[in-house]
Amino acid sequence: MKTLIKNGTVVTGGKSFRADVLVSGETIERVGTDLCTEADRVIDAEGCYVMAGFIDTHTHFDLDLGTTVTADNFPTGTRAAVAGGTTTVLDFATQDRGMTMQEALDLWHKKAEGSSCNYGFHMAVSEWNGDRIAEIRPMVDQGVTSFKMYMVYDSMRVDDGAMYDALKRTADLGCIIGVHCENYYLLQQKIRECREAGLTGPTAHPLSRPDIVEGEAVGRLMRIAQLAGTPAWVVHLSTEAGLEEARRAKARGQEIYLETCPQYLVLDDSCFSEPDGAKYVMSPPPRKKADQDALLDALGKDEIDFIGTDHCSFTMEQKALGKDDFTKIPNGGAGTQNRAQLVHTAAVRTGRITIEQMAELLSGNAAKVFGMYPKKGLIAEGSDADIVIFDPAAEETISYRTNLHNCDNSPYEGMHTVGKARDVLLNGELVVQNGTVIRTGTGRFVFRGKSLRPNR
Ligand code: DUC
Ligand code: ZN
Ligand code: ZN
Repeated sequence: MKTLIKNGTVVTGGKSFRADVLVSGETIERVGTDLCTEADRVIDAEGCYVMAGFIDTHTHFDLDLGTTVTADNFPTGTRAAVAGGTTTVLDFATQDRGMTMQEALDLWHKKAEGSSCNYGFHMAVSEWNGDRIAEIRPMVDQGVTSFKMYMVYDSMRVDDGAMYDALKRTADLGCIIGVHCENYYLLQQKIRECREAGLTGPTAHPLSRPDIVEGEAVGRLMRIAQLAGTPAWVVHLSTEAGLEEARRAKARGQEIYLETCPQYLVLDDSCFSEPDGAKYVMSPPPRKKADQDALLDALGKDEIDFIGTDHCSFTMEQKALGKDDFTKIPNGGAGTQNRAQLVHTAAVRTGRITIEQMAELLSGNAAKVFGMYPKKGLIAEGSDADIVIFDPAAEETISYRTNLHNCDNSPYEGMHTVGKARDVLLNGELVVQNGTVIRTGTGRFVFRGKSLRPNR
């Protein structure tokens, strides 16, 4: 099967140029001007960008929090993801205490059956001891080359020594570790303060996690990584305070990778006063306008490496678990479908970043950092035919009603966006046409290699 994508502007590797793209089977066979060739299917991309399929570096599908399970599983979450132009998600397989990493990985492989986009796994680890250490290499041998550790959440958090040791033991194998950076003890104290002040609703959530709670934790991770002599990845960076700590570490010569999310670019903490404020309860919370501005500025300066969504959806009924106590509101929101349209609207159209930067933030850089490049993250001969045809003029008002997430709310409800994935090729097959998912269940596991460590 050959597909010819004609008349589009290819945006890849930091450049854009007019070219046609010929796909043969699952691979890009040629990129060139005026390719006149026999093809089984011709797609006219006039007026559109032709980009490497987007990579969502951060999803939580089918995650059991103990009190409730996320509204989206892999079949629903990946169908929504691919509708928004994401052809690969990196989900967090989660090793709960008492479980091995291998058990978590086997479980996540089962959960991911029937996915509609490609998928890989980071391994989130909740304990660090000899048994877990012995599992690092087997994970790498099975294509899992990134890990996550949490500084908060009673069921997941590990101590600074564990992070230091994990960083040291994984770096030589080409792995990257991401850390959820918040100061556990400050957070507990701030929660107590909110309770003492009689605050029980969603507005207490951001008050209990002010920017310094993140900033201190990012600074600490930077020092831990400095001591370990390894790279480190800050997941879902949300504050200027955290950004400043990362800048300091980079100025010392450290190799740091930063991820942010659309919610920290387009939402601010005034959202918690809305009647359905619980839907915005995610950690970290949406911040101040000054933080949004600092992050957009950093995107423009190439200081942030990639944008994931932290998609972790819960229905309003699930959110009501915390109606009398904001700490019991399940943390997270739905967003994997909306990432590219939000970034294009909030960052490209406002002139904060270029379309070439968007392509790297949504795909190219993640492919390099997470061991998938140049098969993914690039439009070039020999790369995988995971391709998005992105219409920069397509308008949409986001609503949970039209989103494909299995969720009855959206943090972006009513937002008007400009620019949207029109068609998507996954493994060479057309799976989204004119914004409609036409083929489901063909996603595959992505066996990842060593990180290319582009910031080394
Ligand atoms: N934050 C969320 O909001 N949800 C899932 C995990 C996390 O760290
Ligand atoms: Zn997190
Ligand atoms: Zn997360």
